[in-house]
Amino acid sequence: MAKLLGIDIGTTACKALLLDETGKVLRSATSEYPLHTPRPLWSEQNPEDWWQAVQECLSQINEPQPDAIGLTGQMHGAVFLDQQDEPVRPAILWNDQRTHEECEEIETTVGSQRVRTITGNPPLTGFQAPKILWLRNHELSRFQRVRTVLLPKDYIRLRLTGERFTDVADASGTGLFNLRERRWSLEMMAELELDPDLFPPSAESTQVVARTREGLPGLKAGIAVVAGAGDQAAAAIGTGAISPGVVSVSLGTSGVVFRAQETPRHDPEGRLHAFCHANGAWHTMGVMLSCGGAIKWYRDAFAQEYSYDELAALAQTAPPGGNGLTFLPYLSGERTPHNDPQARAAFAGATLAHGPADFARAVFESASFGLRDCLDLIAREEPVTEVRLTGGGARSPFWRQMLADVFQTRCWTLSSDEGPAYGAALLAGVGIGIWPTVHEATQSAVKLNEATEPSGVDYAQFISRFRHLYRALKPWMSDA
Ligand code: XUL
Repeated sequence: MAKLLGIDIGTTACKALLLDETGKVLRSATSEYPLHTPRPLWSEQNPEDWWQAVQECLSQINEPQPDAIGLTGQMHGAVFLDQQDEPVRPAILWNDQRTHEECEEIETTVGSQRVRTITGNPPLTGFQAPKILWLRNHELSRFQRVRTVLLPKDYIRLRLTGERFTDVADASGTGLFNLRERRWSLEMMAELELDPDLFPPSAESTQVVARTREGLPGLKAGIAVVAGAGDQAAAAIGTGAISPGVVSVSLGTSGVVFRAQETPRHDPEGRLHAFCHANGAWHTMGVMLSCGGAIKWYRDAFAQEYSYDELAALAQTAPPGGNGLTFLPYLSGERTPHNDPQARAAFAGATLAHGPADFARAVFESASFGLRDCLDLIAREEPVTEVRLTGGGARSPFWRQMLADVFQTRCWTLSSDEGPAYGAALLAGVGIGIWPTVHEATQSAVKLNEATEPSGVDYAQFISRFRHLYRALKPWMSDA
């Protein structure tokens, strides 16, 4: 039986999974690394920490000769490498908000409408392109040393194989990729005066683009490595979201509502992203920057002694609506639906009567209401009849029930809910011919597990209170 290895460079940890060719998980490993916030709304990681974590995972997996490897990871980040492939500074991540002015520079230089027509999206602060301009505008001597810019998982590919490559799904999130033609936009690079040689060639996600190099600890040389995909496209492969009828919701640091598309179509208002999918087609998605991340932040800041299950149990003791307490989860600005890097988090409505359970519940509800904002936009084209949940948060029965009620929609879990690493391993399997297509890989490996039905709890008034609070606080946020 063939063995497939999926490696995910997440925001909090690296995760590796070994599957057999039926899609069964044989082994899994995780290794965490820190996230640095040197200034408010900055978000950075050290690429060497990713590589150390990959090596730790490989030694836990202890399989020196898998048949193929699929890579995935947090999207949009910029790893700036010099002539010797050494990072010139820490990587700037997807949830970093320092590039507001550079997004305006792209709008002005390329033209607001043209950027959207070429890339399918407005230039957003989290995307890679404005980060490169930021480096040029603010750290010129470092910029002058840069010879290659890579996305996070592609840096790990370089360490594993010595080769520079990316895939069309992750490349779509740079803000420099032609959505319809599935290629780099050389015209945008020329207009922004960016050397095309900075960027790696792109390939479809299932294509074998490189082989592992000699001398790796824990892996033999010559193993096929497919192009892979950004974490959201890979997670969607793992949930079977490859046709518009299946909508998946990913509950990680970010929160994502994802729907595959057969043709490239973009949201004229830019609230939903439009990217290439890993199955040769396209997808749309709404992205919350702090979803599970808001719950983690709350726990780390106010409830360190609680496990996530204990925090959920505490929140469950408060009634829906948290006795009038509302939280906005915009801890790192927000993309969908506001595209507002200046958005901030806030608790509102607190009284002497509120206690820890109300606060905890308000945070879970805010993450759910933000996802509902994304879902409503996704449902504009075609109604959503059920969703598939993935990511760490999908393991919480309390949160699953809240989501089924907030969405007013049946929510499924999956039998192998291992997130993006699982989808990446399936892409590797397609790459070496275990399955002829991504469709057949998902047909054979993705199985629904448990359904959660709406219980009759009505969140409508709490959702409108949540939406109203953002509108009311927006002028204050812009001044803050
Ligand atoms: C998607 C996004 C995040 C990151 C981190 O657009 O920014 O989901 O990929 O997971």
